[in-house]
Amino acid sequence: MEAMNSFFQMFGRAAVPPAANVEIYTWQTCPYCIRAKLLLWWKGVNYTEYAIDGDDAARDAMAERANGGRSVPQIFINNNHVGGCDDLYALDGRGGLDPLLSESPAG
Ligand SMILES: N[C@@H](CCC(=O)N[C@@H](CS)C(=O)NCC(=O)O)C(=O)O
Repeated sequence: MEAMNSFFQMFGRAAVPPAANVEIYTWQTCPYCIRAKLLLWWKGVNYTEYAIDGDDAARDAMAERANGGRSVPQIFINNNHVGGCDDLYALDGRGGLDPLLSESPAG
């Protein structure tokens, strides 16, 4: 188990499962969405996915939540807008993702 944790740590996966509520709006065949979900999966996140392919009303609702962002994916952690795939990886790259994922949702 200790060796496994060291391995996980080396590749950026926390030993403790993330507590945060993570939501992601996607199109099923969008490469950025797949890449973002891959990172969330690796982090052990049990995310909620809204597949909004072809649903313009859902896309409008997403954009309203996402400060106008209309591309997919759009990612939210504990109801806070993180951004798209590149934003998620950049956040992780500067060490900011794991702390957010470790926070329980408010309330
Ligand atoms: N930089 C963005 C790129 C996302 C992106 O280009 N998504 C495409 C689908 S794979 C998209 O939404 N295209 C339609 C549009 O931008 O209106 C990210 O990292 O999330």
